[in-house]
Amino acid sequence: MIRFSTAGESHGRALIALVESFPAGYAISIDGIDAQLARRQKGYGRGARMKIEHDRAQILSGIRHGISLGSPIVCLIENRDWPAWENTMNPSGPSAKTKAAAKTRKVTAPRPGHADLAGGIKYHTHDLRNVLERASARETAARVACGALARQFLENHGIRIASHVIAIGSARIKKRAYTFEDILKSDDAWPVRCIDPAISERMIAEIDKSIKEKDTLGGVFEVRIAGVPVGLGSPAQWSSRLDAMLAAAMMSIQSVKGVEIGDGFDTSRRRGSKVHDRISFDDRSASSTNKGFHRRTNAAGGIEGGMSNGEEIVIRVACKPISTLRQPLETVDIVTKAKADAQVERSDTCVVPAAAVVGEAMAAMILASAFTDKFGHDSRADIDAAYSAYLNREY
Ligand code: EPS
Repeated sequence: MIRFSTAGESHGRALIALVESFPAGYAISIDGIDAQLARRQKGYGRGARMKIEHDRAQILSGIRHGISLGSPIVCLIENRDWPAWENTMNPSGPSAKTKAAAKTRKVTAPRPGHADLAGGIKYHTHDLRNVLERASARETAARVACGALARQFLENHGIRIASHVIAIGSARIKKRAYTFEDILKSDDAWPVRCIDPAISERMIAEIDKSIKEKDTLGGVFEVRIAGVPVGLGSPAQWSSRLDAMLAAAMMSIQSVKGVEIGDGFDTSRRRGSKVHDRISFDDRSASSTNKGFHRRTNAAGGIEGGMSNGEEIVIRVACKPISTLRQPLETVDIVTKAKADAQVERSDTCVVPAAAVVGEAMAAMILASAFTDKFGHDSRADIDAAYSAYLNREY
């Protein structure tokens, strides 16, 4: 399987993405990685930091002359804000001169809803910055770099990924009225990445109100994956089920509190006869990925028994409002144990449009990993041969 991990603090020198077992022989466009990084930085409701950062991927290993080598790929993304934080975050400690200036930005008032308090106790630190720097969603830039590699791999095999925002606060679009192509076409033109212009206006108005009231807003985004062949993932073990892997990947995104596949929670309110997608067979329209077996509906969201079933994969993800409020909530100082106002850090008001791009990246990594589990991960030539044999098999 393709594995990936990230390193780096929000205000450290840089972020690092490490991708292992990425197959050899795939053309990789660095511009393509940068384009994904830029998509994540957009979205109405981001804070001042996004004006400072212009994320760019520097490949340190694993790619030569634009082709993947099969060796570990390391990608570095600089934090342009580093000079302003060097004294605070310097691995060797602040210089004597800056010590006097005491630019340590120590944090002792944990934000309700944040990693601050649980992390402070767990790691036994009295400066919550030691926890919040890594818990920060800045880390998602590195995930998007990993996802961009996976996405380029998948596109070679006809698998495409798109996302859109379906709710911010109380503004919500009507359920699933849009096709994959609709979403893909207009994608980044929307300020909140919502396909319905009238609802977009309401979302923007809610964000503006929230900014004014020094509050934050959550919402829901949807990720769709098209062109997936039948049979990725496996029911043989709990950990190899495709829906389980996708749900875990989405839940790992900062601020995410809920995930559903297909009609998810709604299916629990309907009878079986009103839920399950009838199967038909139409040889004339047989596409190689579904072998001619169709579903008229897609309540299952493209996954049955932990395996892709050839239909579009549909994942909806709920984000809580982020926990850094400019109007601080009541908390307790970890040193004095006295009542206090929570730490106010520079932050965003709404991250749902950006989180959708991160959701696409996580989906891309899981799909690429499941694809290589089935079709191999050494070289493009071997994968092409295995995939083509599978598609051309009669059943
Ligand atoms: C974040 C707080 C803000 C966000 C940051 C995530 O950063 P800062 O504290 O420097 O203003 O802008 O997100 C990013 C930097 C990013 O690239 O997404 C947090 O506390 O999670």
